[in-house]
Amino acid sequence: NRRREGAALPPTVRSRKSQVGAGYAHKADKTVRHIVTSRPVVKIPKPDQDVVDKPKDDDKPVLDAPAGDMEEIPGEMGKPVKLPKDMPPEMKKAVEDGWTKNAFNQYASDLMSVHRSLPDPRDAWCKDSGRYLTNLPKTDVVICFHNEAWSVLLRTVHSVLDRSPEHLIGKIILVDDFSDMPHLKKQLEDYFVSYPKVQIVRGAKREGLIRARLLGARYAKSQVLTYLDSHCECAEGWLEPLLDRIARNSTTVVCPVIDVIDDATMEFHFRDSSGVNVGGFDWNLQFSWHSVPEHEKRRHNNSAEPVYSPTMAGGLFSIDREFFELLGTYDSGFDIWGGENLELSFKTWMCGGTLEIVPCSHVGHIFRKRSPYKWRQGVNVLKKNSVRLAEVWMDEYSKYYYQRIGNDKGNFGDISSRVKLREDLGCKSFKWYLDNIYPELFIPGEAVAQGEIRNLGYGGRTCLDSPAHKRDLKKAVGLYPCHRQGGNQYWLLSKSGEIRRDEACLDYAGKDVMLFGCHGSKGNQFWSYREQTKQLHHGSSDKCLAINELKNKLIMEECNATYTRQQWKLENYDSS
Ligand code: LR7
Ligand code: MN
Repeated sequence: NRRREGAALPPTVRSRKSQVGAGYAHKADKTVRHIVTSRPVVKIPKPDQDVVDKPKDDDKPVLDAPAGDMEEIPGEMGKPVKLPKDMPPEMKKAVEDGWTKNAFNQYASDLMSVHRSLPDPRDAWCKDSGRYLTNLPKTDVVICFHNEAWSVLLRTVHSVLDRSPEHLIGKIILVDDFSDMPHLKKQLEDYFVSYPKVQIVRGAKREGLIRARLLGARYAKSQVLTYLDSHCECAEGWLEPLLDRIARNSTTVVCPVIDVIDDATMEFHFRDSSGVNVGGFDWNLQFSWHSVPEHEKRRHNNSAEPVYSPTMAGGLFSIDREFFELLGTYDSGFDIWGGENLELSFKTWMCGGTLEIVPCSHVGHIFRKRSPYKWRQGVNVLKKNSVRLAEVWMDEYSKYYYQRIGNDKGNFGDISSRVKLREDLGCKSFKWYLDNIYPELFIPGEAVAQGEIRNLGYGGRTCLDSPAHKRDLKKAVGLYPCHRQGGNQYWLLSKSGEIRRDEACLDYAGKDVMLFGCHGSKGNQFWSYREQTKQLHHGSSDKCLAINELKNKLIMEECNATYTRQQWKLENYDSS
């Protein structure tokens, strides 16, 4: 429903308090009104146009609000926005529309100030005097968006301006990746007229976030480049600890701790440094979070110190601009969304840099459960990106990803220039990366069997079939006709007797055969394959895995080698 998009704000949020939130220029920002250069391609206001052209009834700054009224503004101090239980129909509809367009509660965001306050998230350690170099480099901040909500985008930009030392920000480059929402056109340009640091760059067609980031980088001039998603909030002191690491070593790539901004209430959930996670990935080339491994903990005296991370989530990081260019920035053959975070992570480590998460630096991000915008039709964009990634960077380990996609690489385009880049840079092998940077990762090649697990009873066409993400744990393992495409039918039998995919293991505790997080201590997750009789024997129960006659349920029963329903064929089985 586009009915409302022409208006500056939905009529429902034009109450006095929300005018405060959604669109006035902040007093403090007036101090940053200088340096306006003319820039090609970019539609920005003329340098002489120094007049604040605020939307009509929006110019009552929050700071002028009568004392005592402050805490009534929703969302302040990162608190959740509470909507009434029984909403009038019009409001209910506005809330639903906001969800449909954005996959988060835009209505709640519109009620908050675009300058909302947040608690200071930092450990005392971060605030010790002399913690950071005094002469830090400047950064440009690139924020790409495709159809972002007005209040959310503005809050992202203001959180940078409001919570960064003025002299450390060069420009904020907003890259519009061919949005069609009207508020992102002239209204956005008008809004930022009085903010000389803010530059709006527009792509001529939909590029996807990777090429949009590359477009933004072309306008950057500062030593450091910082990327943010368009639905973030930078917390107090977020920038200095990032720049400090780069100032000390320009090959260090740094990420803030990414705090969760609740998609429904906009509540800002801080993660303290004891809960810091690092990035990893699985063999489906999906990014995943992990607690800091022991070998990394041992390198530190304080949990607020920067930690090595095998990968980055992708959207929020700072990098020395020259180093980024040396690494060949991103593969511009990557489309729309996905994989670019692993590409940059792998080559950072393999080509002489380090990747860190900096617990003193906090930036919130609205995590959503679905992607609200259009991807490409007829192409599996994520797969294409991932195959390019695997071909260029993963050497002989790429086969484990291909097994997961049924060995169908599809058309992934020309990668010769990326292969050459890697050669020219003389980067280390993927094996080096796995051995030294991500030793925790389970390597499928070390398994005794890899691929489908096929039951030989009742026609012999039934396979173990289940998704195995974190959210699928504690659910019964399913069965489905074998399809030979990897995916939910790809399993490993590890040397230590686990039947697993990524971090999920087949587990039997007397009821259903379920998936559980692998614990590595055998017990309910201990299976042995009896080559002669083809049975899968379960250690702690002494039973055998079988299927029912309807071929829709796994059962555990007394072992009997004459029952074909207890017989299994494991793909690529090799016990040697
Ligand atoms: O076609 C597009 N053009 C764009 O400009 C699609 C998206 N975008 C913009 C979009 O408006 C947003 O600002 O690109 C940014 C990222 O898109 P999201 O917010 O839909 O992505 P995400 O947050 O779900 O996904 C994460 O993984 C992506 C993989 O390509 C990117 O690296 C995102 O930046 C990344 N986000 C984060 O790292 C934040 C933490 C999430 C986690 C884990
Ligand atoms: Mn995002």
